[in-house]
This record gives sequence, structure tokens and C-alpha cells, in this order.
Amino acid sequence: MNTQKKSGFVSILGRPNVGKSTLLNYLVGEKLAGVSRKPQTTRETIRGILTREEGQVVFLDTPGMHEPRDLLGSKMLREIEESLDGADLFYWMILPEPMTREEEKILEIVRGLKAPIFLLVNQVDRFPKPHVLPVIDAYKDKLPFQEIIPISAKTGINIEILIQKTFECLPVGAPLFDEDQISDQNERFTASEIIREKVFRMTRQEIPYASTVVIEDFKDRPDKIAEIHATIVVERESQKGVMIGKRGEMMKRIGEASRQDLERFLGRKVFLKLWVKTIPGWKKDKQAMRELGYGP
Ligand SMILES: Nc1nc2c(ncn2[C@@H]2O[C@H](COP(=O)(O)OP(=O)(O)OP(=O)(O)O)[C@@H](O)[C@H]2O)c(=O)[nH]1
Ligand SMILES: [Mg+2]
Repeated sequence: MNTQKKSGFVSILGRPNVGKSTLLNYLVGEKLAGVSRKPQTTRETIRGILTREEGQVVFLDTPGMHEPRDLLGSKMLREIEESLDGADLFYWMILPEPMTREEEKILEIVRGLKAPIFLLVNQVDRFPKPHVLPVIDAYKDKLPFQEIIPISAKTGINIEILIQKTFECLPVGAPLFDEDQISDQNERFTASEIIREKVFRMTRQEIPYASTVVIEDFKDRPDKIAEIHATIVVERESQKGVMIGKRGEMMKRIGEASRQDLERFLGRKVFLKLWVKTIPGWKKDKQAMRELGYGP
């Protein structure tokens, strides 16, 4: 009988760089969200869907919780706030490190949540056990967590247990999406996320934060190749120079790495054409933000 199937929304929260997007990708088995070593990689909530015998979970990978400094930062904060509504369960992801002021602030937000909370202590693959246990001890009295689970979003430690506990916690309900669907985002969005991830990984200092990616055109050609035209937008002319690199070296690297990932994701050959454009101060300009896809 299908009546006991579970279904619900799980929102993944935490400070920048703890591994939220890595977890989302692991859970759905596909790279939906950009991952990098730099904080604030994720800018918009990304939804991933996991369907099992037990039912269906829709995971929401949110931007890292931080103090906004510009319109883009405020938009990221709104994305987090929206993901709090309607979640059936929250994952609060931390690292096995002593609590910082940043975490104290997040604790205050998490304290007000209505749905159950799992505390996920991530990256235990790179911390020895004696390091992890005192952290769990320090956190466990702060809130009545439904579960506290040490995990590795990268190597998969305890992820099966996490999935089982998650289904136990979700309400009985019918699936919202098709069984074979892993996201409700379109290919255009994932394509921009894949290219933006490369920009984040390959450029330095303020450049990743000054850039965004716009998909100008995305079409399937008669020869079955996906032709994608994308523009990398930066804030200043000097950044444009860095983005292009000496003799176009940087663009070549970003383009090549993006193409490989795009082909893997789309399952077909890709012809990728990249441009760089400056829109002065776009992160502080409401109109420009809207045009670049960061609408209210
Ligand atoms: N060793 C190890 N590294 C991890 C693990 N999870 C994430 N990482 C690494 O941590 C870095 C940050 O991961 P992300 O998934 O981008 O972190 P995030 O929380 O989504 O970050 P924001 O989007 O900036 O909020 C990347 O370099 C990941 O490869 C883990 O379990 N073990
Ligand atoms: Mg992220």
C-alpha cells in the first residue's frame, strides 16, 4: 500500500562554507549546486529531489548565513528566510569546531524554528573522533535537537543513516514530483550555476564575488549538440581584464572546465560560447540585479 509513503521539505541551513551544497549534491547524486572552497558560493536556494521506496524528500540548499553588505547579500538573506517557511525538517550544518559568534547568531535563528532540527556535524572525514565528541557535547544542550549526526558530505559517512532518520521524521504524504526528477530547476539555471562555480574556483580575491553568469541562449542544434551562449558579468573594467586573462587564458580554462561539467550534466555534447561584460556596480543596483536574475 502506498498510504504510508512520506513526503516533505528539508531545508539545509548553516554558515558559509560548511558543506551544504556538497551535501545536496551527494543526496541527489548529481551536481546541482556549485561547490567551492570560498564562502558564499551559493546565492539562491537550490532544490534537489530524492525519491526512495519510503517516499520523497525535497532538499533546499540555502546560501550561507552571514551579515549582508550589499543588495546581493540582502537577496541571499531573503532566500534563506523563504526556505524557512514550509520546511518539515531542518538540517543545521556545523563543523566539528568550538562554537563561534557566527554560530551563536545562527543558534538564535534556529531556536525560533517550528519544525524539528537535525544537527549535522560535517567534514568528520578530516577531523579525528576525539575532536568531534566535545563539539557534540557543547551543542547538545543548546537546543532539543531531534538528532545529532556526524557526517561527511564528501565521502558519504552516515548519509544513509541521515536519509533513514529523515524519512522517519517526515509526514505521510504523496510525492510532489515525478519519481525520476532530481530537481525542479531548469537546465538553463543549472548551466549558469555550473559556469559560476568555475568562476568561483578559478578566480581570486574579489573577482568571484563581483561576478555572475547569464545564459543568453540555450538551444539544441539539429546535430544534437547543445549550444549555450553565456556572459560572465563583472563589476569593473579591471576585473574584466583579469577574467579574460593573458591571451584569453582564464576564459579558456573556465570554458573548458564548464563544458566538461555541462556535458556530464546534460548527457550530450555541448558547444559553449562565453563572453565577459562589465555592468558597473551591479550588486548595488536594483534594476541591474533584476535584469541579472536576482529579482525580489
Ligand atoms: N573534507 C571534506 N570537505 C568537505 C565536506 N563537505 C564540504 N567540503 C568542502 O568544503 C568546501 C565548501 O563546501 P560547499 O558545499 O560549497 O559549502 P556551502 O556550505 O554550500 O557554502 P556556501 O554556499 O558558501 O554557503 C568545499 O571545498 C567542499 O569540497 C566534507 O564532508 N569533507
Ligand atoms: Mg553552497
